[in-house]
Amino acid sequence: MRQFILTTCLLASLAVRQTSAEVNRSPPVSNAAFYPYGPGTADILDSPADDSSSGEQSLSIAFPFFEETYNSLWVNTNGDISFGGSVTGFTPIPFPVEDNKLIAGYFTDIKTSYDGRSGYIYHRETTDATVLSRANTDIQTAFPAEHGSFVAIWAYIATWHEVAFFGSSGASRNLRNTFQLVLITDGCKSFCLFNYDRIDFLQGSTNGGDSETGTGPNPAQVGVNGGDGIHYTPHPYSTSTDLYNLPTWTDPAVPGPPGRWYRRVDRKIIGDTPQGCPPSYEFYGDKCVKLQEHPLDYAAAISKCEADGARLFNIRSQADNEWLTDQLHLFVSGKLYQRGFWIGLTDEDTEGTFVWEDGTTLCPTSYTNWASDALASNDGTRNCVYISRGYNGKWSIKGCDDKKKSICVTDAEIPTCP
Ligand SMILES: [Ca+2]
Ligand SMILES: [Ca+2]
Repeated sequence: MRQFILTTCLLASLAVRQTSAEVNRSPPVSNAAFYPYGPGTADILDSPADDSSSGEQSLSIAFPFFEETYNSLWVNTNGDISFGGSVTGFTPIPFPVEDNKLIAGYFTDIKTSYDGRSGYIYHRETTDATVLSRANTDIQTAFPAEHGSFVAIWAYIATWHEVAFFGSSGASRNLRNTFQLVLITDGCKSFCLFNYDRIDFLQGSTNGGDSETGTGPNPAQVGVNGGDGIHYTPHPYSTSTDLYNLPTWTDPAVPGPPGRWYRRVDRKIIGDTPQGCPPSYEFYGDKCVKLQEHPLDYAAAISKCEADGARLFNIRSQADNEWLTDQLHLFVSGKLYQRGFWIGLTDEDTEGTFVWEDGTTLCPTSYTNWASDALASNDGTRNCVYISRGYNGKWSIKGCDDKKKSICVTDAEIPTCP
């Protein structure tokens, strides 16, 4: 019987595996983000399935996840890797979810057993020198300051190749998604690469989905769920129609190929816990944030953050803007949000030249999200920039003496691995 909630099964699945030679398949994608998979590799190919898993996969190197280490993992049909048990539910209940410790590459109702087979789920652990060398380059390039000397000792590559969605039929059976999770560790720190090549559907036909279009009110979840009901990290596009853009998305803050997202996963990355954030701050993503509800002028808002060792939230990317806009939704309700929040950008010193609070200048190529009339009405009396959720996260300019809410932010510090 199909389950209607996300559940963990502690028993290993008895899924029977086929070797690579047993079925015909389209070739692996040619995509710079993807690690080698499928025919020609040592990949396990899971049997066609719905709401099932690979069964428990023993690991030769323990994988650090969420401040614990795991000697096994499960690769699940519905687009995720889990620890401590399989996850066979098909409803992407919004994170944070208790009991399920998982990394969701594209968690929705996937089915690979239509017409004998409708998609391929491959996976393997590896200590192959070529793979590890590539992993080193990827992590070192992505995080040169923090992890520039990272040395991988192990990786796990799981690929959902051209998988179909549950409830698809006829033409919609041709809507296929191809994505890959790559787990990498040096034995202490660990990372996951999320790679996307093709996203044709947003969700399965369960949870209100449309069996003809693969769309619906509950698009797939992408991200990391710690499993304590508190800590999680969603991709900025998770549960939105932006999921279609995953194959071309690049993280503006992290160098890497299009279609890839990086997350460090050994630490407690999010949530409301005493360590890691200053008092009265909450975890959001790998940041600590605090809403300053009391409206303050621009200088006072900055001073208030600085008193906590924090700064105004600066927006450097579309992902930042989307993240912040979402947070405003969580923080405030009713009409309060329409008053706007200072974002730490001003042209107070030189009219028309905008500078972030940390001293960096807004360049012509920098990400911006100006309201259509913002720059045209900019003058010497309007020098400080705010974002308003009531205006879809657009930026506007006001006098710096105006009083607005603000959000202080600081990086979370969680001592686990260096
Ligand atoms: Ca399914
Ligand atoms: Ca101005």
